Amino acid sequence: MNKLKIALQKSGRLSEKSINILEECGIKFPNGGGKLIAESPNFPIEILFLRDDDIPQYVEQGVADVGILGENVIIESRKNISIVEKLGFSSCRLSLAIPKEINYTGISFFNDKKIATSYPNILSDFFKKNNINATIEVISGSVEISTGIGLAEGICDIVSSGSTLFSNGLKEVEKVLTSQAVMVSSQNLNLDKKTILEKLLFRVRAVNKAKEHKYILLNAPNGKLEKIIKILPGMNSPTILPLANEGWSSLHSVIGEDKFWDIIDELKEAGAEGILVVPIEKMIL
Ligand code: PRT
Ligand code: ZN
Repeated sequence: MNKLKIALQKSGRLSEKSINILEECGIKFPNGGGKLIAESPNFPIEILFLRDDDIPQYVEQGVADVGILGENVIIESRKNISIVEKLGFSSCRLSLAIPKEINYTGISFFNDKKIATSYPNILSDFFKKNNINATIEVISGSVEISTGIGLAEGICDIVSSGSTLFSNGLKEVEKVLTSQAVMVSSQNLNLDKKTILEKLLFRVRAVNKAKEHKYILLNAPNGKLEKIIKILPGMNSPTILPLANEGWSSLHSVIGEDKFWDIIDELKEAGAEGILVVPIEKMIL
């Protein structure tokens, strides 16, 4: 049987999380040794460790079948590959920034300005869409220092916390793109490889769904159950079990991580007691 070749970033911000997600999917592979190729002993997959910028081309050419990398790199590459799953980690944005003492007058500020970036394709599309006529200065790293050394009047770079911009005396003025790690696939997978990818995606979705939810257990007097159930947007109707203490029940359900604290407050007000919240490891719907 064919193996699915998956390209991961060799070393960088995505490496550890990419490996973690495969491990959470129960896929083992030998670690260490600085190897560039690793085979899993328990899943038909082969891992290629590459620089993230090379992954789009390798996937387009079919050297790798799938890959994990940031959307920013995929869009910049303009390669013909498909995003098959958003993975929810390494979120960031690509933004335009200018020296903080300069007055920003809106996007037309960038007309006739020189902007340094490692993302010339994305930036030129953005300027075209907004009818801006600017010069793009392509540099491959340390973009944040470009204005300080007189190379450019603004920059377009990846921002996460914003502290790099801040410490270089810059302010973020326009968001060009938001990005997160995604799984990409070649357009021409054979049937065997498609089947393996489906199996992998099934596991990845179960792992990520679980991260977005919590299992909640609580006790309540029977008279208050109806009100409490209305607060809980569970997957199905909640499980209700009688407690040894007459007139009381234990209620189990699943809630979304994003609504978690609001729901807890409402539950307490509605009379819930002994609330336990537990992480879910896998969630298969
Ligand atoms: O060696 P290789 O080419 O494989 O790696 P790389 O150096 O090109 O990429 P790497 O490992 O730095 O980043 C990989 C991916 O992580 C990026 O393509 C993004 O999709 C994503 N990501 C998430 C980030 C950041 N957050 C991030 N903060 N990539 C880069 N940064 C840098 C940014 O360039 C800037 O210098 O961090 C600085 C800004 O961070 P804050 O927190 O100070 O705003
Ligand atoms: Zn890179």
